Amino acid sequence: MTREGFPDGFTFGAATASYQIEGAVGEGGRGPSIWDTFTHTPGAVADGATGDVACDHYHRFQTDLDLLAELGVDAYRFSIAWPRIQPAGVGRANQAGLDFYSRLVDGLLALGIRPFVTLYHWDLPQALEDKGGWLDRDTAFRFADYADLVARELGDRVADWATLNEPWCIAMLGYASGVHAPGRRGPEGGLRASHHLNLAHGLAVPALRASSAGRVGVVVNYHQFYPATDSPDDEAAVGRVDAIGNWIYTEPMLAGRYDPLTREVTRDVATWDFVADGDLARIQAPLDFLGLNYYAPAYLAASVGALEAPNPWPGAVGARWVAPRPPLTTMGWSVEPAGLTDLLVKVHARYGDLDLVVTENGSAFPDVVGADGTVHDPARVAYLRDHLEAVSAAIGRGVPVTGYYAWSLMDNFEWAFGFSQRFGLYRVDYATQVRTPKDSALWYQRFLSGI
Ligand code: IFM
Repeated sequence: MTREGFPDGFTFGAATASYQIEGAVGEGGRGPSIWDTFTHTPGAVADGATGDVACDHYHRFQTDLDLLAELGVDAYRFSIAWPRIQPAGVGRANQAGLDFYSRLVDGLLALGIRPFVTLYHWDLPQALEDKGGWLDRDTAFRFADYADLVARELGDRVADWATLNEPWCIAMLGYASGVHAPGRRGPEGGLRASHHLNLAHGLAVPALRASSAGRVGVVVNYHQFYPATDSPDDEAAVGRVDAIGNWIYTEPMLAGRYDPLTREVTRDVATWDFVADGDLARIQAPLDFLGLNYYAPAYLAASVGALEAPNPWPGAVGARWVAPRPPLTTMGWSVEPAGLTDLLVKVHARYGDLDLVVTENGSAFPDVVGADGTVHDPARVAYLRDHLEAVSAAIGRGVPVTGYYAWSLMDNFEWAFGFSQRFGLYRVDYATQVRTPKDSALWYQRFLSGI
Protein backbone atom coordinates (compact mmCIF):
# COMPACT_ATOMS: atom_id res chain seq x y z
CA MET A 1 0.00 0.00 0.00
CA THR A 2 1.86 3.08 -1.22
CA ARG A 3 0.80 6.45 -2.55
CA GLU A 4 2.53 5.54 -5.81
CA GLY A 5 -0.31 3.08 -6.36
CA PHE A 6 -2.71 6.02 -6.79
CA PRO A 7 -3.07 8.01 -10.02
CA ASP A 8 -0.87 11.04 -10.63
CA GLY A 9 -2.42 14.15 -9.18
CA PHE A 10 -4.48 12.25 -6.61
CA THR A 11 -4.98 14.54 -3.60
CA PHE A 12 -4.37 13.33 -0.06
CA GLY A 13 -5.60 15.57 2.72
CA ALA A 14 -7.04 15.92 6.18
CA ALA A 15 -10.27 17.63 7.23
CA THR A 16 -11.81 19.62 10.09
CA ALA A 17 -14.81 21.91 10.60
CA SER A 18 -15.10 25.35 12.17
CA TYR A 19 -17.36 24.76 15.18
CA GLN A 20 -15.59 21.51 16.01
CA ILE A 21 -12.15 23.08 16.45
CA GLU A 22 -12.14 26.89 16.51
CA GLY A 23 -13.49 27.96 19.91
CA ALA A 24 -13.29 31.76 20.37
CA VAL A 25 -17.02 31.95 19.83
CA GLY A 26 -17.25 35.53 21.08
CA GLU A 27 -14.16 36.89 19.35
CA GLY A 28 -13.39 38.71 16.11
CA GLY A 29 -16.95 40.00 15.81
CA ARG A 30 -18.42 36.49 15.43
CA GLY A 31 -22.16 36.29 16.04
CA PRO A 32 -23.90 33.39 17.77
CA SER A 33 -24.68 30.25 15.79
CA ILE A 34 -27.33 27.60 16.29
CA TRP A 35 -24.67 25.34 17.79
CA ASP A 36 -23.86 27.93 20.48
CA THR A 37 -27.52 27.97 21.42
CA PHE A 38 -27.92 24.20 21.24
CA THR A 39 -24.82 23.34 23.28
CA HIS A 40 -25.94 25.74 25.99
CA THR A 41 -29.33 24.04 26.18
CA PRO A 42 -29.28 21.66 29.17
CA GLY A 43 -29.35 18.02 28.14
CA ALA A 44 -28.75 18.60 24.43
CA VAL A 45 -25.12 17.45 24.28
CA ALA A 46 -23.25 14.71 26.16
CA ASP A 47 -21.60 15.94 29.36
CA GLY A 48 -22.88 19.46 28.72
CA ALA A 49 -19.94 19.97 26.33
CA THR A 50 -19.77 23.09 24.16
CA GLY A 51 -17.56 24.39 21.36
CA ASP A 52 -16.79 27.56 23.32
CA VAL A 53 -13.10 26.60 23.43
CA ALA A 54 -12.94 23.27 21.55
CA CYS A 55 -9.37 22.93 20.20
CA ASP A 56 -8.75 26.68 20.50
CA HIS A 57 -7.75 26.56 16.84
CA TYR A 58 -8.74 30.22 16.34
CA HIS A 59 -5.74 31.19 18.46
CA ARG A 60 -3.51 28.27 17.48
CA PHE A 61 -4.01 28.01 13.74
CA GLN A 62 -0.36 28.83 13.01
CA THR A 63 0.87 25.84 14.97
CA ASP A 64 -1.95 23.70 13.59
CA LEU A 65 -0.61 24.52 10.14
CA ASP A 66 2.65 22.96 11.30
CA LEU A 67 0.78 19.70 11.95
CA LEU A 68 -0.42 19.66 8.35
CA ALA A 69 3.07 20.35 7.07
CA GLU A 70 4.46 17.61 9.31
CA LEU A 71 1.90 15.15 7.91
CA GLY A 72 2.80 16.09 4.37
CA VAL A 73 -0.76 16.44 3.05
CA ASP A 74 -1.45 17.97 -0.37
CA ALA A 75 -4.63 19.75 0.77
CA TYR A 76 -6.53 20.76 3.89
CA ARG A 77 -10.32 20.79 4.04
CA PHE A 78 -11.73 23.21 6.62
CA SER A 79 -14.97 25.10 6.96
CA ILE A 80 -15.85 28.74 7.38
CA ALA A 81 -18.10 29.81 10.22
CA TRP A 82 -20.86 31.83 8.58
CA PRO A 83 -21.41 33.92 11.77
CA ARG A 84 -17.77 35.06 11.63
CA ILE A 85 -18.46 36.51 8.17
CA GLN A 86 -22.01 37.77 8.77
CA PRO A 87 -22.68 37.84 12.52
CA ALA A 88 -26.44 38.10 11.99
CA GLY A 89 -26.50 36.16 8.70
CA VAL A 90 -27.21 39.20 6.53
CA GLY A 91 -25.55 42.36 5.30
CA ARG A 92 -21.96 43.47 4.90
CA ALA A 93 -19.05 41.22 5.75
CA ASN A 94 -17.29 41.40 9.07
CA GLN A 95 -13.72 42.10 7.94
CA ALA A 96 -12.15 40.51 11.03
CA GLY A 97 -13.83 37.24 10.11
CA LEU A 98 -12.65 37.37 6.52
CA ASP A 99 -9.15 38.25 7.71
CA PHE A 100 -8.96 35.19 9.93
CA TYR A 101 -9.66 32.83 7.03
CA SER A 102 -7.48 34.86 4.70
CA ARG A 103 -4.53 34.35 7.05
CA LEU A 104 -5.32 30.64 7.24
CA VAL A 105 -5.43 30.35 3.45
CA ASP A 106 -2.18 32.27 3.05
CA GLY A 107 -0.55 30.11 5.69
CA LEU A 108 -1.56 26.98 3.79
CA LEU A 109 -0.34 28.29 0.48
CA ALA A 110 3.00 29.27 2.03
CA LEU A 111 3.40 25.61 2.97
CA GLY A 112 2.36 24.38 -0.46
CA ILE A 113 -0.94 22.98 0.87
CA ARG A 114 -4.07 23.56 -1.20
CA PRO A 115 -7.05 25.09 0.64
CA PHE A 116 -10.37 23.21 0.32
CA VAL A 117 -13.12 25.38 1.79
CA THR A 118 -16.52 24.14 2.94
CA LEU A 119 -18.92 27.05 3.24
CA TYR A 120 -21.43 25.42 5.55
CA HIS A 121 -20.55 22.77 8.10
CA TRP A 122 -23.57 23.39 10.29
CA ASP A 123 -23.00 26.67 12.12
CA LEU A 124 -25.99 28.71 10.93
CA PRO A 125 -26.18 32.26 12.34
CA GLN A 126 -28.73 32.13 15.16
CA ALA A 127 -30.39 35.29 13.82
CA LEU A 128 -31.39 33.35 10.67
CA GLU A 129 -32.71 30.46 12.74
CA ASP A 130 -34.85 32.97 14.63
CA LYS A 131 -36.52 33.72 11.28
CA GLY A 132 -37.10 30.03 10.54
CA GLY A 133 -33.63 28.76 9.67
CA TRP A 134 -33.59 26.14 6.93
CA LEU A 135 -37.39 25.89 7.09
CA ASP A 136 -37.46 29.37 5.61
CA ARG A 137 -36.86 29.60 1.86
CA ASP A 138 -35.18 32.97 2.31
CA THR A 139 -32.23 31.30 4.07
CA ALA A 140 -31.20 29.80 0.72
CA PHE A 141 -30.86 33.30 -0.75
CA ARG A 142 -28.98 34.55 2.31
CA PHE A 143 -26.58 31.62 1.83
CA ALA A 144 -25.87 32.72 -1.73
CA ASP A 145 -25.04 36.23 -0.45
CA TYR A 146 -22.66 34.73 2.09
CA ALA A 147 -21.03 32.57 -0.61
CA ASP A 148 -20.51 35.69 -2.70
CA LEU A 149 -18.80 37.56 0.17
CA VAL A 150 -16.45 34.68 0.88
CA ALA A 151 -15.62 34.08 -2.79
CA ARG A 152 -14.79 37.76 -3.34
CA GLU A 153 -12.26 37.59 -0.50
CA LEU A 154 -10.75 34.13 -0.96
CA GLY A 155 -11.70 33.26 -4.52
CA ASP A 156 -8.26 33.97 -5.94
CA ARG A 157 -6.59 31.45 -3.60
CA VAL A 158 -9.01 28.59 -2.88
CA ALA A 159 -8.51 25.43 -4.93
CA ASP A 160 -11.73 23.62 -4.00
CA TRP A 161 -15.09 24.71 -2.67
CA ALA A 162 -17.90 22.70 -1.17
CA THR A 163 -21.15 24.51 -0.67
CA LEU A 164 -22.62 22.25 2.04
CA ASN A 165 -21.37 19.48 4.25
CA GLU A 166 -23.82 16.60 4.67
CA PRO A 167 -27.23 18.12 3.94
CA TRP A 168 -28.88 14.97 5.35
CA CYS A 169 -27.42 15.69 8.79
CA ILE A 170 -28.34 19.38 8.59
CA ALA A 171 -31.95 18.73 7.59
CA MET A 172 -32.82 15.40 9.14
CA LEU A 173 -30.86 15.54 12.41
CA GLY A 174 -31.48 19.27 12.84
CA TYR A 175 -35.12 19.60 11.77
CA ALA A 176 -36.66 16.08 11.78
CA SER A 177 -35.22 14.10 14.70
CA GLY A 178 -33.84 17.14 16.53
CA VAL A 179 -30.70 15.52 17.92
CA HIS A 180 -28.59 18.26 16.32
CA ALA A 181 -29.00 22.03 16.33
CA PRO A 182 -31.44 23.67 16.12
CA GLY A 183 -33.23 20.68 17.68
CA ARG A 184 -36.52 20.98 15.79
CA ARG A 185 -38.64 17.88 15.27
CA GLY A 186 -41.06 16.75 12.59
CA PRO A 187 -40.91 14.81 9.34
CA GLU A 188 -42.20 17.59 7.12
CA GLY A 189 -39.53 19.95 8.43
CA GLY A 190 -36.79 17.52 7.46
CA LEU A 191 -38.02 17.48 3.87
CA ARG A 192 -38.65 21.22 3.68
CA ALA A 193 -35.18 21.95 5.08
CA SER A 194 -33.69 19.46 2.58
CA HIS A 195 -35.22 21.29 -0.35
CA HIS A 196 -34.08 24.69 0.92
CA LEU A 197 -30.57 23.31 1.37
CA ASN A 198 -30.63 21.98 -2.18
CA LEU A 199 -31.73 25.39 -3.38
CA ALA A 200 -29.06 27.13 -1.29
CA HIS A 201 -26.46 24.91 -2.91
CA GLY A 202 -27.74 25.69 -6.41
CA LEU A 203 -27.73 29.42 -5.76
CA ALA A 204 -24.27 29.40 -4.18
CA VAL A 205 -22.54 27.61 -7.08
CA PRO A 206 -22.77 30.56 -9.54
CA ALA A 207 -21.93 32.97 -6.72
CA LEU A 208 -18.68 31.09 -6.14
CA ARG A 209 -17.88 30.80 -9.84
CA ALA A 210 -18.37 34.55 -10.32
CA SER A 211 -15.28 35.26 -8.20
CA SER A 212 -13.25 32.08 -8.25
CA ALA A 213 -11.67 29.71 -10.71
CA GLY A 214 -11.54 27.03 -7.99
CA ARG A 215 -13.36 23.73 -8.41
CA VAL A 216 -16.89 23.72 -7.00
CA GLY A 217 -18.74 20.76 -5.50
CA VAL A 218 -20.81 19.61 -2.58
CA VAL A 219 -20.22 17.07 0.19
CA VAL A 220 -22.86 14.46 0.98
CA ASN A 221 -22.91 11.62 3.47
CA TYR A 222 -24.45 8.87 1.41
CA HIS A 223 -25.61 6.04 3.60
CA GLN A 224 -24.26 2.81 2.16
CA PHE A 225 -27.23 0.51 2.77
CA TYR A 226 -27.26 -3.22 2.21
CA PRO A 227 -30.31 -5.47 2.48
CA ALA A 228 -30.00 -7.71 5.55
CA THR A 229 -30.83 -10.70 3.35
CA ASP A 230 -31.30 -11.17 -0.38
CA SER A 231 -35.08 -11.24 0.02
CA PRO A 232 -36.90 -8.84 -2.34
CA ASP A 233 -38.64 -7.29 0.70
CA ASP A 234 -35.34 -6.31 2.29
CA GLU A 235 -34.15 -4.92 -1.04
CA ALA A 236 -37.33 -2.87 -1.34
CA ALA A 237 -36.75 -1.50 2.18
CA VAL A 238 -33.29 -0.35 1.06
CA GLY A 239 -34.81 1.31 -2.01
CA ARG A 240 -37.27 3.31 0.09
CA VAL A 241 -34.74 4.50 2.64
CA ASP A 242 -32.18 5.27 -0.09
CA ALA A 243 -34.78 7.54 -1.66
CA ILE A 244 -35.12 9.69 1.44
CA GLY A 245 -31.63 9.39 2.87
CA ASN A 246 -29.50 9.63 -0.26
CA TRP A 247 -31.05 10.52 -3.58
CA ILE A 248 -33.05 13.41 -2.11
CA TYR A 249 -29.90 15.54 -2.40
CA THR A 250 -27.88 14.41 -5.38
CA GLU A 251 -30.80 13.63 -7.66
CA PRO A 252 -31.92 17.29 -7.84
CA MET A 253 -28.31 18.51 -7.79
CA LEU A 254 -27.04 16.22 -10.53
CA ALA A 255 -30.14 15.14 -12.44
CA GLY A 256 -32.46 18.14 -11.93
CA ARG A 257 -35.33 16.15 -10.41
CA TYR A 258 -36.55 14.46 -7.27
CA ASP A 259 -36.64 10.70 -7.68
CA PRO A 260 -40.30 9.64 -8.01
CA LEU A 261 -39.71 7.17 -5.16
CA THR A 262 -38.64 10.03 -2.86
CA ARG A 263 -41.99 11.74 -3.42
CA GLU A 264 -43.93 8.51 -3.17
CA VAL A 265 -42.36 7.39 0.11
CA THR A 266 -42.96 10.79 1.71
CA ARG A 267 -46.44 11.50 0.33
CA ASP A 268 -48.14 11.11 3.73
CA VAL A 269 -45.84 13.55 5.49
CA ALA A 270 -45.34 16.33 2.91
CA THR A 271 -47.16 17.89 -0.03
CA TRP A 272 -43.86 19.19 -1.45
CA ASP A 273 -45.44 22.61 -1.84
CA PHE A 274 -42.04 24.04 -0.95
CA VAL A 275 -40.70 23.25 -4.45
CA ALA A 276 -41.29 26.39 -6.54
CA ASP A 277 -41.19 26.69 -10.32
CA GLY A 278 -37.64 26.97 -11.53
CA ASP A 279 -36.05 25.57 -8.35
CA LEU A 280 -34.87 22.33 -9.89
CA ALA A 281 -33.12 24.10 -12.74
CA ARG A 282 -31.30 26.31 -10.23
CA ILE A 283 -30.35 23.38 -8.03
CA GLN A 284 -28.83 21.51 -10.98
CA ALA A 285 -25.87 23.88 -11.28
CA PRO A 286 -22.97 22.07 -13.01
CA LEU A 287 -20.36 20.76 -10.56
CA ASP A 288 -16.68 19.87 -10.85
CA PHE A 289 -16.75 17.11 -8.26
CA LEU A 290 -18.94 15.31 -5.78
CA GLY A 291 -17.61 14.87 -2.24
CA LEU A 292 -18.62 11.76 -0.29
CA ASN A 293 -18.15 11.17 3.42
CA TYR A 294 -18.03 7.50 4.36
CA TYR A 295 -17.62 5.87 7.75
CA ALA A 296 -19.66 2.64 7.87
CA PRO A 297 -22.49 0.88 6.06
CA ALA A 298 -25.91 -0.03 7.49
CA TYR A 299 -28.08 -3.11 6.99
CA LEU A 300 -31.83 -2.83 6.51
CA ALA A 301 -34.59 -5.40 6.76
CA ALA A 302 -38.24 -5.16 5.84
CA SER A 303 -40.56 -4.67 8.79
CA VAL A 304 -44.12 -3.82 9.56
CA GLY A 305 -45.11 -0.26 10.37
CA ALA A 306 -43.39 3.05 10.86
CA LEU A 307 -40.30 3.96 12.88
CA GLU A 308 -40.71 5.46 16.30
CA ALA A 309 -40.97 9.27 16.15
CA PRO A 310 -39.05 11.50 16.09
CA ASN A 311 -36.63 9.98 13.59
CA PRO A 312 -34.46 11.27 10.75
CA TRP A 313 -36.17 9.23 8.01
CA PRO A 314 -39.37 11.12 7.05
CA GLY A 315 -41.90 8.75 5.62
CA ALA A 316 -39.80 5.61 6.15
CA VAL A 317 -42.22 2.76 6.59
CA GLY A 318 -41.52 -0.94 6.51
CA ALA A 319 -37.81 -0.79 7.23
CA ARG A 320 -35.75 -1.55 10.31
CA TRP A 321 -32.04 -1.19 10.99
CA VAL A 322 -30.25 -4.44 11.79
CA ALA A 323 -27.60 -4.22 14.57
CA PRO A 324 -24.15 -3.46 13.11
CA ARG A 325 -21.58 -6.24 13.00
CA PRO A 326 -18.54 -6.02 15.30
CA PRO A 327 -15.84 -4.82 15.49
CA LEU A 328 -17.39 -1.46 16.31
CA THR A 329 -15.86 1.96 16.82
CA THR A 330 -16.80 3.95 19.93
CA MET A 331 -19.50 5.60 17.78
CA GLY A 332 -21.06 2.12 17.54
CA TRP A 333 -20.24 1.99 13.81
CA SER A 334 -18.92 -1.13 12.09
CA VAL A 335 -15.63 -1.24 10.22
CA GLU A 336 -16.28 -2.31 6.63
CA PRO A 337 -13.95 -0.84 4.02
CA ALA A 338 -15.63 -2.78 1.22
CA GLY A 339 -18.65 -0.53 1.79
CA LEU A 340 -16.59 2.42 0.56
CA THR A 341 -15.63 0.62 -2.66
CA ASP A 342 -19.24 -0.42 -3.23
CA LEU A 343 -20.49 3.11 -2.59
CA LEU A 344 -18.02 4.69 -5.00
CA VAL A 345 -18.85 2.15 -7.70
CA LYS A 346 -22.61 2.68 -7.19
CA VAL A 347 -22.46 6.48 -7.28
CA HIS A 348 -20.24 6.41 -10.36
CA ALA A 349 -22.67 4.06 -12.09
CA ARG A 350 -25.54 6.44 -11.30
CA TYR A 351 -23.90 9.76 -12.13
CA GLY A 352 -21.27 8.93 -14.71
CA ASP A 353 -17.94 10.58 -15.12
CA LEU A 354 -18.10 13.23 -12.42
CA ASP A 355 -14.95 13.27 -10.25
CA LEU A 356 -15.59 11.77 -6.84
CA VAL A 357 -13.64 12.84 -3.75
CA VAL A 358 -13.70 11.03 -0.41
CA THR A 359 -14.02 14.19 1.65
CA GLU A 360 -14.16 12.46 5.05
CA ASN A 361 -13.29 9.02 6.35
CA GLY A 362 -12.09 8.08 9.80
CA SER A 363 -12.74 6.29 13.06
CA ALA A 364 -13.19 6.95 16.78
CA PHE A 365 -11.49 4.55 19.17
CA PRO A 366 -10.68 4.68 22.91
CA ASP A 367 -7.14 6.04 22.69
CA VAL A 368 -4.77 5.36 25.55
CA VAL A 369 -1.88 7.74 26.24
CA GLY A 370 1.29 5.90 27.23
CA ALA A 371 3.53 7.02 30.07
CA ASP A 372 5.84 8.52 27.45
CA GLY A 373 2.97 10.47 25.89
CA THR A 374 2.62 8.26 22.82
CA VAL A 375 -0.73 7.01 21.51
CA HIS A 376 -0.66 3.60 19.90
CA ASP A 377 -3.86 3.32 17.87
CA PRO A 378 -3.48 0.19 15.75
CA ALA A 379 -7.22 -0.01 15.05
CA ARG A 380 -7.21 3.50 13.53
CA VAL A 381 -4.05 2.73 11.52
CA ALA A 382 -5.74 -0.39 10.12
CA TYR A 383 -8.94 1.54 9.40
CA LEU A 384 -7.02 4.21 7.50
CA ARG A 385 -4.91 1.73 5.52
CA ASP A 386 -7.86 -0.53 4.67
CA HIS A 387 -10.04 2.37 3.52
CA LEU A 388 -7.27 3.73 1.33
CA GLU A 389 -7.08 0.26 -0.17
CA ALA A 390 -10.85 0.39 -0.68
CA VAL A 391 -10.45 3.68 -2.59
CA SER A 392 -7.68 2.15 -4.67
CA ALA A 393 -9.95 -0.83 -5.43
CA ALA A 394 -12.67 1.53 -6.70
CA ILE A 395 -10.15 3.32 -8.91
CA GLY A 396 -9.12 -0.08 -10.22
CA ARG A 397 -12.75 -0.62 -11.21
CA GLY A 398 -12.78 2.54 -13.28
CA VAL A 399 -14.23 5.02 -10.76
CA PRO A 400 -12.73 8.53 -11.14
CA VAL A 401 -11.84 9.12 -7.48
CA THR A 402 -9.47 12.09 -7.27
CA GLY A 403 -8.92 12.69 -3.56
CA TYR A 404 -9.09 11.36 -0.01
CA TYR A 405 -9.33 13.43 3.19
CA ALA A 406 -8.81 11.78 6.56
CA TRP A 407 -11.26 12.78 9.27
CA SER A 408 -9.91 14.34 11.28
CA LEU A 409 -6.67 16.23 11.56
CA MET A 410 -7.15 16.33 15.35
CA ASP A 411 -9.57 15.18 18.03
CA ASN A 412 -12.43 17.65 18.28
CA PHE A 413 -15.99 18.44 19.37
CA GLU A 414 -18.12 15.60 18.03
CA TRP A 415 -21.53 17.32 18.05
CA ALA A 416 -24.13 15.62 20.29
CA PHE A 417 -21.36 13.33 21.60
CA GLY A 418 -19.34 16.27 22.94
CA PHE A 419 -15.66 15.42 23.40
CA SER A 420 -16.27 11.73 24.07
CA GLN A 421 -15.34 10.62 20.54
CA ARG A 422 -11.77 10.91 19.31
CA PHE A 423 -11.41 10.82 15.52
CA GLY A 424 -8.09 12.67 15.31
CA LEU A 425 -4.79 11.71 13.76
CA TYR A 426 -3.42 14.03 16.43
CA ARG A 427 -4.54 13.64 20.01
CA VAL A 428 -5.72 16.83 21.69
CA ASP A 429 -5.34 17.16 25.45
CA TYR A 430 -8.26 19.53 26.04
CA ALA A 431 -6.85 20.70 29.42
CA THR A 432 -3.53 21.85 27.97
CA GLN A 433 -4.36 22.01 24.22
CA VAL A 434 -1.22 19.99 23.51
CA ARG A 435 -1.41 18.09 20.21
CA THR A 436 0.38 14.72 20.00
CA PRO A 437 0.71 12.64 16.82
CA LYS A 438 -0.91 9.25 17.24
CA ASP A 439 0.59 6.25 15.46
CA SER A 440 -2.06 6.83 12.77
CA ALA A 441 -0.60 10.30 12.08
CA LEU A 442 2.87 8.78 11.82
CA TRP A 443 1.55 6.05 9.52
CA TYR A 444 -0.17 8.61 7.24
CA GLN A 445 3.01 10.70 7.23
CA ARG A 446 5.10 7.71 6.11
CA PHE A 447 2.49 6.76 3.53
CA LEU A 448 2.46 10.29 2.14
CA SER A 449 6.23 10.54 2.01
CA GLY A 450 6.27 7.38 -0.09
CA ILE A 451 8.31 5.34 2.42
O1 IFM B 1 -17.47 14.87 12.99
C1 IFM B 1 -18.32 14.57 11.94
C2 IFM B 1 -18.25 15.63 10.88
O2 IFM B 1 -18.54 16.89 11.38
C3 IFM B 1 -19.25 15.33 9.79
N1 IFM B 1 -19.08 14.00 9.28
C4 IFM B 1 -19.01 12.93 10.26
C5 IFM B 1 -17.98 13.24 11.32
C6 IFM B 1 -17.92 12.09 12.34
O3 IFM B 1 -19.16 11.89 12.92
